[in-house]
Amino acid sequence: MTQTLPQTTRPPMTLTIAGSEATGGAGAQADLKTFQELGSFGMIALTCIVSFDPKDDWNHRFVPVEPQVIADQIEAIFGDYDAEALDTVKLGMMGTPTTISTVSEALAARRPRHVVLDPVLICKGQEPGHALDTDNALKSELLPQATFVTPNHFEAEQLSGITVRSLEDLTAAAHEIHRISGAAVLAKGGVRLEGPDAVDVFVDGDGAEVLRSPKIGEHAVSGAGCSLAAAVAAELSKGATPLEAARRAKEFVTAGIRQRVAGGTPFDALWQGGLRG
Ligand code: PXL
Repeated sequence: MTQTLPQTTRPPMTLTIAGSEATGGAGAQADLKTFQELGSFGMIALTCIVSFDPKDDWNHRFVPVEPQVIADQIEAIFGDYDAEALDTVKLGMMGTPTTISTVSEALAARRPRHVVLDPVLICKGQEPGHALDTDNALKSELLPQATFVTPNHFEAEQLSGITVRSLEDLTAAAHEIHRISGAAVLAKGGVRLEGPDAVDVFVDGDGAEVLRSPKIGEHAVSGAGCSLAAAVAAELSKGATPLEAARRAKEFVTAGIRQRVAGGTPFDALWQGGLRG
């Protein structure tokens, strides 16, 4: 007979539906570490496995997880915790149109309160036709279910149809993505916009706010996008408003970039423990 212990207070909970990036800089690994750092109980439904290839310029080797196995993981997670306990889901790399349909159906059946979409559009190592189909599926099936979207510079251009060269362009793109999706938008200029600051733009139904922090180097750090969206999700799971979540996530990522981890890859990895000091 199993012993039933008295119910303790449950921590906030966040599920990521994302891919594995083995070196631990990006993907589901970055998400889970971010959830833990910010005090949200993390869960993963894995969509694919990415292995950088040191013999081929660190290009991505990509293996999708079977659709049924993705559906099984989501079933296990929502069987374990009901939608009231688990009301926040983060979506990372999907990788194939079939995966997107599987995840879209699973979400539509459960309708979590917060769906944070990191619209990872193209993964190196996928052929262009396939990548375009995946991008289109993401726009038509997942974007409408998102409550919060975190496009980077390239993704903001693709989703909005606006070329982004300035803060004004980024702001226009964020407004357009908010208009088509209804979601709160945190559009990231990162190191891609000129100037001394890494500038992001937050837009929701209540207005817009520019978030700034001094740039740390001129190179993008692996895992920054994943960690930012994961931090937004963790903060929402704790009851933050979308704007509070965006501000806190920016602080988390800035601290993690400041203490980034260098290795053999041509890019450094964000350290999710950056805010510990
Ligand atoms: O940073 C985007 C990203 C997301 N998810 C996985 C990845 C990457 C980039 O490498 O591998 C699994």
